[in-house]
Amino acid sequence: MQSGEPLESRRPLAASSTLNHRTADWSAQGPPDMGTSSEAALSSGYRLADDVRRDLQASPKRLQPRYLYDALGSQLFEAICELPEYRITRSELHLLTTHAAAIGAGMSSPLTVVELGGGNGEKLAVLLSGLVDAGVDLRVELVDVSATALELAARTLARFPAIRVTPHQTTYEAGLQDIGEQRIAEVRPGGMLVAFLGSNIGNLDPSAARRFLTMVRGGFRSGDRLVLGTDLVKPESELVAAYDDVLGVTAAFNKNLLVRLNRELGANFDLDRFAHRAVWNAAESRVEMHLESLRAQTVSIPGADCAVAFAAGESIWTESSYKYESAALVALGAELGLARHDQWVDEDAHFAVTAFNAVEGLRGQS
Ligand code: AVJ
Repeated sequence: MQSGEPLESRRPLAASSTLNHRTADWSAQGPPDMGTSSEAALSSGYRLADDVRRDLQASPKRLQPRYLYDALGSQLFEAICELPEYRITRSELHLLTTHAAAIGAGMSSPLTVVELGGGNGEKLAVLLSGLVDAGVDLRVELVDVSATALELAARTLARFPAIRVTPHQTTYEAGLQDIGEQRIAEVRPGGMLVAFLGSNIGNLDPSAARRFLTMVRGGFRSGDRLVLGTDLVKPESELVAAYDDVLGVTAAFNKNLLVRLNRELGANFDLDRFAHRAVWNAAESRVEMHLESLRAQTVSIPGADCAVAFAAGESIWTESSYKYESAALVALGAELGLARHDQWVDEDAHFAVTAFNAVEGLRGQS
């Protein structure tokens, strides 16, 4: 949402009560904290406090979406994926199941499949089984800063005993670089298919999305491919419903951020004095989540060494989910050296899976 936002976005982590999701900084300061796990508690506490102090004193007030994913937040995200109003996960699984062979079509074997920040590995598994059925010889590289996510994904992929799976616990950029170097060192033949799914690109603002695509393109050889899952612009009522569901699960997901600050920083947010808001910002093509203060109030946050005054109606901006037009996505890729291989659109849910080929001789620009 803002400049300086982490490039890697949040993602679901299924069924983990201990760790949550991962993020990594574009500035590649190394793997950041993983939230509330005990292993990361000390260093992440300082990081959280600094971020909270800075971002709640900024104007407008905001909090980074990465902090939504503590243990409960990760579980709530899993619940969001089951909501009738939130169609991204089901739609993408359906497209991947139906078009797996086409997604890998024409790529040279053996195929190195790289998933960036894939969470529990379920979507990758769907893609892989389609490729296995199509007779493709595969190996898999998983890139994630979260050890827990890598373990979960490795467990999911154990159902493919013939596929060698290599985890890379690092940032997207460093992971792609390692994999590129290994391909050279091993003189590994075949193509590389990079998967970035779940509309996680939606959490990147347009300039960060460009930097991300340029970075991926920079690690490609001619013939390599990117498969991108992207939620599309659709009627406002559907967009808002997906982020403000009737059961209130997304509201709980958003307000859990305040629960987290109360627990981890000793803050005294009164949850009844804040309301979840989901707003479609058409000019920016994004759904914004906010926590709106229902009255004038001051909240103290001892762990971040500050007190924050809210006016009635003032909000904390907690997340942006950018929505794309399918054609604009293809145009963006083309501009950055990624030519449309194919695109599959779920016209009902308005979700796209797009496969891009690295264009020979054209490098992404920065
Ligand atoms: C996991 C970032 C893709 O933006 O749709 C779901 C997170 N936030 N409901 C999204 C989310 C509120 C989700 N992403």
